[in-house]
Amino acid sequence: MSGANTRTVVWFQAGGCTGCSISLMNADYPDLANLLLDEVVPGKGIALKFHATLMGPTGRPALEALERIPEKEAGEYLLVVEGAIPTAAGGRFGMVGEVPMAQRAASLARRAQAVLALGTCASYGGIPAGVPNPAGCVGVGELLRREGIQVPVVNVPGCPPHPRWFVETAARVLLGLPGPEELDEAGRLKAVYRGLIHESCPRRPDFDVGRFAPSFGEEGCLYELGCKGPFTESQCPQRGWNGGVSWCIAAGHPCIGCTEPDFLDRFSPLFRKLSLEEEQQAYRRAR
Ligand code: FSX
Ligand code: SF4
Repeated sequence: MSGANTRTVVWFQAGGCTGCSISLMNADYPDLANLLLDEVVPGKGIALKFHATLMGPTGRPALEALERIPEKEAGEYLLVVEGAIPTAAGGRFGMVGEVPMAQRAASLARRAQAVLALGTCASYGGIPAGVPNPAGCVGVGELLRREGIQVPVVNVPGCPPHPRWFVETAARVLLGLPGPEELDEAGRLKAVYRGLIHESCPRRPDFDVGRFAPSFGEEGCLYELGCKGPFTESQCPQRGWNGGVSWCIAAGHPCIGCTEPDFLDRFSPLFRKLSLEEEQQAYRRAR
């Protein structure tokens, strides 16, 4: 796509494992080529102008091109942030081109039309923000709050996020910024995330009659093995992963709660049963 119907996307990678990008590369419908070259919604597409992992250019010329975008396209581009933002010690724990990630993320966000915080790290801090968090990692929304930047942020959590969660959120933003009533209290699009895993889980009939798997590989509900599905909003059961082939619980692994604020600490240790009361205490402690 070219011309007036494309929205510039700047994809900034901070403190993460790049799994968010890898997940997007696994997108099936639309696949990555369709996403980048075709319309995402009728008449509108995206022009990915910076993505350190996917693009060819490197080094100073690439960074200079990045730095020009806020000048040339102020208020008109979408900023996708992947990974948590290190803020301790002046942001020195995470640098891109000798500039702290925090500084780069803030200056890119300040002139963006909107920010998509892709992945749990960018949304809420995620694994890099786990206790004791020596690098002072935060999600991009928290960074913008600290910097007094009022650009809208939409969270697209998951560690990693499902490729369609990104595509659907990006499509919604291309159609116009979602109103506050479209977001849940964790800043996610309700249309994409609403519903506890536990409500749609194929092992739910086992839970309801108290048939719990005694060990991995056994049939039955995985709650006693630490499943966090009762506390986790995500549409994994409806969508499946890897082209709908499978997903964590279908493969016999308890849900680890990766789409939720304060993941991983809130759900740690992962393979221990968490009662509702304990979960609520952990949630309050993390606030
Ligand atoms: Fe975080 Fe992205 Fe988890 Fe990784 O970079 S959401 S660690 S899967 O991929 O930021
Ligand atoms: Fe709920 Fe997890 Fe059991 Fe599924 S496996 S019914 S999500 S506790």
